[in-house]
Amino acid sequence: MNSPIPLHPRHRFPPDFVWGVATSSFQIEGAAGADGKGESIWDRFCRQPGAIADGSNGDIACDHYHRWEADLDLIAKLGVDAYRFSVSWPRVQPLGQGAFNAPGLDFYERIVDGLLARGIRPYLTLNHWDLPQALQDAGGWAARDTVHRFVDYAQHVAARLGDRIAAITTHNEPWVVAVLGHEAGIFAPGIRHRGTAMQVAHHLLLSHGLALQALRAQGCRSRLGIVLNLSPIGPATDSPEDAAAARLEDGRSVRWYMDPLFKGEYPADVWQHLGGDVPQVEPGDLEAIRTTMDFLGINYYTRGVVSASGAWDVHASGKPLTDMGWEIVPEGLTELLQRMHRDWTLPPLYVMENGAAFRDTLEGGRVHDRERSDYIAAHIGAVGDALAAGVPMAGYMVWSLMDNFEWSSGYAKRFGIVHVDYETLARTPKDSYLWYRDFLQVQHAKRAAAAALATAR
Ligand code: IFM
Repeated sequence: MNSPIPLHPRHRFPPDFVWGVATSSFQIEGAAGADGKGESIWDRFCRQPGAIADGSNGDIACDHYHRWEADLDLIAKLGVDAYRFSVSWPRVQPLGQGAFNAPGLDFYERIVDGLLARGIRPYLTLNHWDLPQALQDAGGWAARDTVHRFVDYAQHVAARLGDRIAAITTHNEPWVVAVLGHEAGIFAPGIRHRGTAMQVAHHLLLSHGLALQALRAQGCRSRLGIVLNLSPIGPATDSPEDAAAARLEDGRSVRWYMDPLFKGEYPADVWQHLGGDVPQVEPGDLEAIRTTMDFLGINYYTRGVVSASGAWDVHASGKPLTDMGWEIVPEGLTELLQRMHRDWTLPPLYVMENGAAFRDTLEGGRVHDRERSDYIAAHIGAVGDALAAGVPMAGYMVWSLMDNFEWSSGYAKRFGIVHVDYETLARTPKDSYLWYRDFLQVQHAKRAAAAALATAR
């Protein structure tokens, strides 16, 4: 029998620290053609033979579009302060420009009001990858016009919902959209061209900055920011070749996003490395990208290890792996957060996603996913260590509320703290859900005790 995971970490979290859980539209909603929704690039990509490991798609997913009320009840029973979800752009604006789709906007209004009625703060992401296919047909993120289409979409969503949204994230993980979608071609839209990928990254960043300016100009009071997927990147050996390769990878995956957002410049070493593949940057772009943010979100799952000679063997370190084949390295999160605090001047930071896929089995109505609870507890501890070291941490969110469509891996990889039976679509809270719920109860009790003490003084 494993010893119980402590519910009282040695760390102290401030009373206003935001505890949450996250999902995204394409991964859970289903209802792919319902109520006027347009086609997204992921709807199209899933139809390409071989694109998705299990040949699946997002047509039904978790059917959250129809089961949202019961899902919000599950979130409420968990006891989180916040729920992070994304809006499907083609559900609310089928062609990505022109007419908006009233039933799509009504759906997100029901989610937002349903959350508020349950005492949960909505954290809304505008782009978690499901670009309208019609915009892809016109050039997608590689076309500068898409930047302006995104700003219009952002303004429309904020005008309708912004008065009730705690925080708006423009983009989730621009590196993934740019590099996995346009250089490696393993994510939608499946393009393999480095120059295109770098132009896409630039347009994502530019649309982020311009959207922030437009939302503030229209009086949006939600906190505004972006979410990056970041890892500490280190060399596989002490060799100068590995050190140089790791530095370049850090440049491409971390500094390429952090430097323009917080310093208004692209890193010179990466720019030089890219040669003819650098993006077209127009006067004023970098000033727009550097627009002040209210928060920065970070998604952390594992570290990066780089070898100049080719792929590094993930088994080499002997560290435990998740079902994605990712090393479990909680201390890497503390290292990353401290490095960010050191190298850039940052707004409050959230871990907006953290979690793990494991091979869960549902037996007798239970999923004993002790590894997942251990993973989450260790990473919460890593955030506590960063806080203790002076990093301005504002929140932590588990990825994900429920098992869902894990992109090119299909449904085989389960990240949820709630199990989804894809035959019946039944939801079953896993042991990790129960652990997080109990952990949050302790945090809420500590908060209440601190508030009572403050009143008594
Ligand atoms: O499922 C994804 C999510 O959509 C974005 N961040 C990483 C998760 C796990 O791969």
